Amino acid sequence: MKVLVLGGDGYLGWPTAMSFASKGHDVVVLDNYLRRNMARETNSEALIHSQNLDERAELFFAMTGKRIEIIIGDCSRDRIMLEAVQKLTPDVVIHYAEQPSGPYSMRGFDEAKLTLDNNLGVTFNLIWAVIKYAPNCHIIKLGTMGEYGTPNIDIEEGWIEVTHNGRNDKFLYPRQAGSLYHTTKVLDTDLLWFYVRSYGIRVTDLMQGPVYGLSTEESDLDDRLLPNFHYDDIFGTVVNRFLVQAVADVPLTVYGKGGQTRGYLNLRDTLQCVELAMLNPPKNGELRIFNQFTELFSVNELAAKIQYVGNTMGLNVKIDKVSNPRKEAEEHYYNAKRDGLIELGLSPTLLTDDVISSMIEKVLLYKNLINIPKILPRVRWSGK
Ligand code: USQ
Repeated sequence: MKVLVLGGDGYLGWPTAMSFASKGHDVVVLDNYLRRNMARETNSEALIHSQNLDERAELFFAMTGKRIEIIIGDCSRDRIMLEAVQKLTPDVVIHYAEQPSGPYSMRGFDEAKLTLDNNLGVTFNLIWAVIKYAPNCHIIKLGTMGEYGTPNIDIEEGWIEVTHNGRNDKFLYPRQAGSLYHTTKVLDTDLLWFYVRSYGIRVTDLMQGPVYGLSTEESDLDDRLLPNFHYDDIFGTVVNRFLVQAVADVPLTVYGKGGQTRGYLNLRDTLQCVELAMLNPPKNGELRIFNQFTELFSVNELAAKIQYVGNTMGLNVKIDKVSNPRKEAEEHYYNAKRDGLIELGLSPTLLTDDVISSMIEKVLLYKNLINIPKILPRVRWSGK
């Protein structure tokens, strides 16, 4: 297939590009290094330096004989997106080109505006590029489980049947996100759903939970192919942060009471899920939604797991309950469905002790690059 990966420099985008190229697809990456620049501006650079995309694509070609075409450009500029889709007429576009951090989006006006403009703008441009130049193209959009929030009822996969005054209908599941970033994902879903209904495009929306890990088939070939691995409070997801904290001898930063429960998945499973969605496309005029995670954990459970494995490896891992910088429920009901991707064949990679220890071993190799001031929370939802 001809696959266009928007945001192909990112934590998920680069491993996706390599994985699909390895499997024989024609892969083009479009990215403007937005996340790298935001990381630099907020003193939140990843643990391991990543070469630029051209250099990484060259190295990947030298190691595998597979090519990844790189286009440096800003998908939020309509001309760039329209030209790319017109020229490539992709079968599939994987849309990762969003500002991905809740904390970044809550930092202040400028960051909130960038998040809103970029995330909605890219989605809108992509929709129009597909309508005009590739109407059968399958858009795979990375959404987030955070769109649903933490409702006191079971979370369905995207849709819910409602009976009201004796009549039934099916609607998008109610969403109430906990940061502006997560709210832009809600708005994206609505935008896509509108254009699915009115123009008949086909879309898969993947409601993904927090991802962890740095090992994939391709990144294991050479550390210079590793995804950008963040451990800072702004771009680092909680498991990756805890791994680095365990290695750096910093107590694991459980925010608040630590009962916050989310659906987690290994980076390797993100690749599986996106591929399964790609190989099993929806029909034109369909918005298909999958909940993309493999296991539910509270933050306390994650901290305890990482502490246990770290200590068996000779580390001295402590846990600290720090004041929660976010506004979120710290003890709540959480029961989310996740049948769709399993039915398509997802075979989960679970967060076992072996998986945790292999991630800790990798981080230990880069221990001297850990910058401790990046670890403690610097962004509060209150704005103070
Ligand atoms: N948390 C801690 N301590 C930390 C960091 C986080 O207790 O040091 C807690 C948070 O308060 C939250 C949970 O861990 O309750 C998850 O936080 P996270 O930073 O790993 O995840 P989140 O901000 O929700 O965002 C991440 C990605 C985002 C993706 C989302 C999926 O950055 O791109 O959309 O995971 S989900 O969480 O399901 O919405």
